[in-house]
Amino acid sequence: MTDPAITDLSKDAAARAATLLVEPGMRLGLGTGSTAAIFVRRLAQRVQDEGFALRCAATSKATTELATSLGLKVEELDDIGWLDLTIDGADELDPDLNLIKGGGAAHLREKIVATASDRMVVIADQGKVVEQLGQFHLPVEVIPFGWQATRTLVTRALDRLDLTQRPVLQRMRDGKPLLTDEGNFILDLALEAIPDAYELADELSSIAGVVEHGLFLNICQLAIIGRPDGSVVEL
Ligand code: ABF
Repeated sequence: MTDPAITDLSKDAAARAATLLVEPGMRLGLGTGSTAAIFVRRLAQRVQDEGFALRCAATSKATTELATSLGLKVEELDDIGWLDLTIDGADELDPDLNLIKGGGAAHLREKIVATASDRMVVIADQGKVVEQLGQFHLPVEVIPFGWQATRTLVTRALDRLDLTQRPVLQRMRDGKPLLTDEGNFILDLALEAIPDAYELADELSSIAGVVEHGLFLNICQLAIIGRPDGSVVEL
């Protein structure tokens, strides 16, 4: 390991394996979060070593800054148009490769980038793999205007689906409501288990103030799970 910024062996194993999916000239989506950041570092090393060209679109301002600082060329998604491959992390993934994302408050751009890609690959450590989604809170990005009414509608939807009665919390940072890169708020849904992710996704998407929820259903084609010994398994 030559990069002192990389300290997690499981995440690094997954990130290294993912760099091998990248081919010269690809149009590539770059995810957000600590695992995706390691991927960006490993990718930048590979590009520097092998000297090939890539076109990259990033899923957050943080990833744009990191990638640019490492010499990768980051463009607007609309300037690239469509992507060959997106590599991103996840908060949870189940055996069908359905995901919860958004712990990093970037799931709106992440979903746009992932669905504008021919292929989306998740990189993660074993701790992210679950039998059923829902132990990790489900992030929902909402428009600030009328957000409390939106929260009421979200709570009613959860009631209809017989999901948890725990309060839907607005995500805070430094004592203030967290603002996403798009200037929206995040509501975190503490659900414990999501028996039917498709039903919940439909309910949430039908609420006017909801911009995007963190359920990524039928979007990911491959997951690379890293282990501390440097090996990986593919799901
Ligand atoms: C992003 O980063 C998010 O969608 C997800 O919330 C998070 C995973 O972060 P990490 O890799 O740091 O666990 O991919």
